[in-house]
Amino acid sequence: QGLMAGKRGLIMGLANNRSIAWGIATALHDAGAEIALTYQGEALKKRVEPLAEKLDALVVGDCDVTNEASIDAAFEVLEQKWGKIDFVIHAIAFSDKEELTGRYLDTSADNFAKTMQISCYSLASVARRAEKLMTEGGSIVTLTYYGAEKVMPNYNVMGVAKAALEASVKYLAVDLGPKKIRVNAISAGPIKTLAAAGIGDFRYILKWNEYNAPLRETVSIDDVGNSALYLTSDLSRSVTGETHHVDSGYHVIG
Ligand code: 0WD
Repeated sequence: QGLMAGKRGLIMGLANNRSIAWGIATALHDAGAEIALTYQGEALKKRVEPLAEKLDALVVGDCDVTNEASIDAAFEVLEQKWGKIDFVIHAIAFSDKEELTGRYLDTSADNFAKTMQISCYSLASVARRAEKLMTEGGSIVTLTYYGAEKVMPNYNVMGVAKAALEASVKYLAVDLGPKKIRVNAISAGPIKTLAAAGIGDFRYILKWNEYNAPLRETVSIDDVGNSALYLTSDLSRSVTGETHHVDSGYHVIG
């Protein structure tokens, strides 16, 4: 019996087997959790279904966080199938690739709003639905990056959205604390995923971290998964409103 035996929850943001969401899903599953997954868009369905099968996970369906009705639909499925949930992993972010290079100064109003909606507002949107199903308390975990704290080359509008996301984690922790629902963020070191491929000069950032982080290595999706296991399990029952760095220590020197 693992740390997560008897716990059930939703993982959002799985695109493929390199996604941080996949590292988290496997770690939680291996610890005994029952996993539900959403994917974004029909194109990802064929990627996500075989992965779900490996974990015996419930495929909730297509959920685009820019569409409130689709978030409602996903939580309705969870309510029908499970009634109650214990955790939600929010591993979702988006910005127009063209604005993840060059100057932040040139960010367009449209992409600023879209980046904030998908990468930041969606956490509150999802938490509001999760609250209703977390009848015995719960844990909500989102993913952020050091570019929220310090300027990282090309991270631009996404850094601003992650700063807002980290502030949101604190406000949500206060709102949901009385219901014993905890809200935390993992600030992951750079990992080569689909989303990361959109960031200008990402390989340089990876190398820079590897050479300079105290542990002299980059992090893996399994490293992030193991930290998510701590944050979703009862081991962290007194931890909320926190941004936990899983970055080989880079944030102490960066
Ligand atoms: O270095 C990295 N990879 C880091 C990622 C370092 C620190 C933090 N993060 C964060 C990301 O910003 C994101 O919040 O981790 C989270 C997960 O990202 P990932 O695992 O790096 O990337 P990926 O495998 O691409 O998953 C992100 C997914 C999307 O994938 P694509 O590549 O198709 O955009 O977020 C989902 C989508 O599946 N997503 C959405 N889901 C629902 N509604 C939406 C949307 N509108 N937009 C994107």
